[in-house]
Amino acid sequence: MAVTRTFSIIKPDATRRNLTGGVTKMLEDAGLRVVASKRIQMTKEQAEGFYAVHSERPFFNDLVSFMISGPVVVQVLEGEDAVKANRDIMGATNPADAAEGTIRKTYAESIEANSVHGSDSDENAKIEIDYFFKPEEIVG
Ligand code: RTP
Ligand code: MG
Repeated sequence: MAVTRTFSIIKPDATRRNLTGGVTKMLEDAGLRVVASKRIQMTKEQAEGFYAVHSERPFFNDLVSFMISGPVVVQVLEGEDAVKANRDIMGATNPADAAEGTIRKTYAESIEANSVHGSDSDENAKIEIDYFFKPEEIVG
């Protein structure tokens, strides 16, 4: 399996509870390396653009409001099959369905306030990394 990159967000429910380190430790323990990281306050326009694929979904407005309700930490993660490794350690979208030992089982508050985002394909990882990072901000 090749070393690839994925994009991660530590969401506002996690930054609010001072869990940036706790989440990152779980990512690192899962074999992922943080090769870029910054704490930002997303604008409404940025969040709407990021989640454009969900714009017709009933939860879209709530999701955008949640994602701008506080700071987030955007990260680029590198590792063997990084997209899958990250999705595995994140756990199911709804923490009620997430497996023991996953980030969402450990930390998430609800299906919306579920502590982390992770890209769902290599193609989307590239798009999402480019949405938040300049090439020189990523140091592998
Ligand atoms: P993510 O994109 O955040 O990594 O999570 P995911 O693939 O597991 O979930 P996705 O279906 O892409 O949904 C994106 C985010 O929208 C919120 N959501 N709320 N209220 C709801 O029914 C609902 N469904 C999804 C979650 O914050 C989810 O992570
Ligand atoms: Mg998704």
